[in-house]
Order: sequence, then C-alpha cells, then structure tokens
Amino acid sequence: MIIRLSKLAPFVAGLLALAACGGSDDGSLPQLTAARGATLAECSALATSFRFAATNITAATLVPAGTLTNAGQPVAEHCRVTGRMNERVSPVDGQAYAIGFEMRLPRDWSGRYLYQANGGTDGVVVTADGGNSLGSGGLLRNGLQQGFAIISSDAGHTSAQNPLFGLDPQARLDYGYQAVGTLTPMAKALIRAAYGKGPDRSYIAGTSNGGRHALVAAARLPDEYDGVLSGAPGIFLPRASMANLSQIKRWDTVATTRVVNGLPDFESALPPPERRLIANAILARCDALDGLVDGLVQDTEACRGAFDLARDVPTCSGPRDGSCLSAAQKPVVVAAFSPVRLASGELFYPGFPFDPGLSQGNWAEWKFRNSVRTARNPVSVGFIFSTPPSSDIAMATDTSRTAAFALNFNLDAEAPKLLATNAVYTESSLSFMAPPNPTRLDRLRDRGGKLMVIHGTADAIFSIDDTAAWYRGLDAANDGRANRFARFYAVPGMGHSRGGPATDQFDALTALVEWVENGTVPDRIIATARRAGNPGGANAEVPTDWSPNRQRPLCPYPLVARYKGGDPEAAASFACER
Ligand SMILES: [Ca+2]
Repeated sequence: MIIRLSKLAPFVAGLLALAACGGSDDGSLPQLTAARGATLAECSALATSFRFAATNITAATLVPAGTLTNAGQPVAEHCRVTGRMNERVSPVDGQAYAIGFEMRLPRDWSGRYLYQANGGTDGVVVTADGGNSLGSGGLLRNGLQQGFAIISSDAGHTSAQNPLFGLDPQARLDYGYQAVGTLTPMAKALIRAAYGKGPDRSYIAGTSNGGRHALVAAARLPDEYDGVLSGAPGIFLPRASMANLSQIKRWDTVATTRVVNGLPDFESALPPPERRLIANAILARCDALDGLVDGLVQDTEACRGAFDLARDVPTCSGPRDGSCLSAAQKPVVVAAFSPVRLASGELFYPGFPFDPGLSQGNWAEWKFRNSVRTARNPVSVGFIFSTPPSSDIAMATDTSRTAAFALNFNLDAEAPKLLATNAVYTESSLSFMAPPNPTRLDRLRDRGGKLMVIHGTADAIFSIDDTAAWYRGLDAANDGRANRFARFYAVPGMGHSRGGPATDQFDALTALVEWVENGTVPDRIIATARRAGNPGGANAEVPTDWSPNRQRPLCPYPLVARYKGGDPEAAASFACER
C-alpha cells in the first residue's frame, strides 16, 4: 500500500507541533536551567525563627570549617539544624515516634538541595554530608564539599526502635515512603529561610535501602526532585530479604560449622578459599570476553553462556580443601545464583549473575550473616514486611531465635504476607516499600528530570538482574528510549554498594548534576580502584597486581566496557559497546 505524503502532512505537522511544545515525540525533553549559588544568611536564629507545620527545631549551630573532613580535606563552614517532625505516640504499641532529621547548610551554597537517603532499616540520622552513604567507596568530594544543602533523617524511628517499629503501622509507612514526602517541603522551606531563596535544583541520592528511597521518590515525588541517584536499589526489597532467607536451609546442609564466636554463622557452607576457587574459574572462562585479561568480567551477559559451575569447578574426590567443591555443594551454590520461584512456578526473585566479586567479605555478610548472626533479614521480614507482623517479640534480640526463623523459613507460607493487609496494617509492605508502577516515570521524564542507577554486579543481597529487569521494563515503557532520561550502570566486581575487586570510587552525583542542569549526557562514568594511598581510603579487596589507581568506564546498560588497546590501566583504553 502506498500512502501519499500529502495525506500524512497534517499528521506530521501535528507531531512537530507536539515536539515544539516540549513533547517527547522527537526525542527531546525539556532542559532544566542550572542552579545559582547563594550565601547563608541565617543559622542560629533558625532555631527560633523557622516555623513549619508539625516541626520542632531542636538546635541550629554553626559548624566551623574543618570540624568535618572527607578524603583528608576539610569540609567548609556550614550550619547544622536538627529537629523532629510529626512527634506522636502510637496507638498500637504506645511508643513515642517522630521523624528525626538534620540539615547541613553550607555557607557557600550551590543553590542545590540534596535529600541523603540512608540505608538499612534506617533509624539513624546519619551525618548529612552527602558522603559514602550515597553509594561508591571513598568519595573524594562529598555533597557538602560540593556545596549542596543536605538533609538526612531516621525515616521515622530511632535505632532503639529497630526493628520493632514495624509493629506501628505509621512507622512502617514513614520508613517506606512517607518520611521522604513529609520532610521534603520542610527542607525546602528551611533552605528558603536560611538563604533567602529556595533551592533551584533538588536531588535525592542513596544506596541500598537509600537507593530504594530514591527510586520510590522518582515514582512518588516527581515534581519535588530534578535528579535521582539510586545505588544498589532494593527495588523490591522485601522480596530480596525473603529470597535470601529461603536459601539458608539449603546452605545449612553443606555448612561444616554453625556457630562462630557464640553466634550462628553459615559461612562455612562456602568459605573464602572456595569462593576464590569459583572466582578463578569464572575468570578463566569470562575475563577475556571483554578483550582484556585484567581480573574484571565486563561482559556479564556473555559470561552466562561461557561459565558452567558444574563443569568448570573441580568436584572433590576427597575432603574439601579449597581446591574443589563437594558434589553436595555444587547444586546448593547453583541454586543460590538461580531465580527463586514459588511452588506454583511463579518467579519470586531473580537469580544473581556469576561474577568474580563473590570472593569478597561483603558477599558472605549478605549471603549468610545478615540472615542469621546479625538477624537483619529475619527481623525485617518478621516485624516490618509481614502482615500481620511476627508475634515472636523475643526474636528482636535473640539470635538463636532468628537463626531458627531462617532455618525453618517456608517461602510459600510467608510470601503472601508481603501483599497482605488487615484492619491495623492497611497498606501491604510491597506497596509501601516498592515504587508504585516502577516503570512509569513519565512525570519525572517530561519535566526534564533525570535518573541514574548504579549497581555492583557481585551484590549478594539485591540482584543486579532485578535492576536490569526493571530497566528493560522502563525502556519498553519508553519505546526503547529510556536512556534519554534514565541510565543504569553496572560495576563489575563490586559488592553491595561498594567494595570487592572493583573500580568502586566514582562521583555519579556530579555526573547527574551535569546531566540535569547542562544536558551533558553521562555516556560513561569514570571509576577508580582504591589501592593503598587513595585519599578516599584503600579497598583491601583490590588485587595487588592492579595499578594503584586503575580506572575503568562504567557503561550505561546494556553497553559493556571493551578494551580497545593502549594502557590497560586507563579508562580511555575502553569503549562502551554492545
Ligand atoms: Ca576482563
């Protein structure tokens, strides 16, 4: 069939008109203007002069230059304001709750506001310095040093209330998303009071649970934030916790020691020598696939087809001695990297790609200890993510009970509790923890906002495959052009948020600001390995045969850093390609 151009003309004209008024049909999106700086006008007076609904300012103090330092450099003079919002007594558990926060307001301000989203189960007002809590290891310049006005909060409960705050329905919602929504307008008003103008540009950044907070804000608060930086996001965090717990029983079948220093510990199921054995077998098959044998597997996708644990790791004919895996161990390890499914066959949580970063200590921390010894997973699942919450209150303080919870964990019986509600807990944990419609970020996109997600390939708790699946969904929802406003970068070898045999030092926040405010597309982020002498602090897991400051580009998914020749330690020797 031939359609005459003249018949299409009105349609084409309509498209052009749409594009001209900021529509997305030609691929262009609005360009936000750059922030303009200002100087702090008020500090100590804010303690009494600043008024905001449901807000109690407890102190406002000038912090002299050099009181804080980062990477050996002083942080300049700034104002620290502390306070609480929504002070209340829970009608459910009788506890006093509030959303505690601090803001740090630099004397010389860039005009930018940063919500520093914190990790774990929150409960701590981490210093609002925009430092390593944003993700990356050893940031050379933190957010305060870059001139951001920064807020940090406990997300609505104290560390003493961890994890039993999950018994209070409002504290659950604050932890999930409402604390960010409550604090944001107050933070902007406080900035206005301190500088005489509100922020020109607003950012939210964090890693792990903080990366989750950031992604949730991208979906729930697209008008409040111009730039979102999400590290190692637990997009579906409660599922990741349950998936991890569902493996413990299987690990136990090959553990040789079950108690270490008086506490439950299953790391003997796959101790460091055996993880190094696997890492070396992965490297033997996959290191060269990116063009350079350098201890890094950039082409994770190709490695899936190239590496076969059953075939490539020797099977022990005698006792386990670090040179082999037992016939019983191999299927347990394979299962730990495979998708977790319910008995019905429904996918519950994706698997994990094989990456040599499993040799690191952080991998064991998340794979084994947080499900038993530190009790993080059992108590989060039991008290915060399940409806109704566990009635075994003793589990909050007794690691023998959390170990028992993990060893007896029945995924099919527990999974429905993530979606359950009742008269007291009216919102399910997947609803309050995950971004609603996580692939529909149209509002953020259409107003010129930008999103960057960074994830370690060897993350042992939040799977990079989950993040990749989310990004593919986002791309599909954007007709294959999500990269106009959202990019996702893998960090090969890196564990959860930082660490591992990896180039884990990178300033993604500056790249985000450049993209949001200047339209500089972050086609690559330069990342550095932290050997001894790095001013941000050394990473002991960087192999000694790497140059002290090895650099690699972090490439936007699905591109891979491929070696093109030249200095093998320099980022410029690599191209981001398919
Ligand atoms: Ca390589």
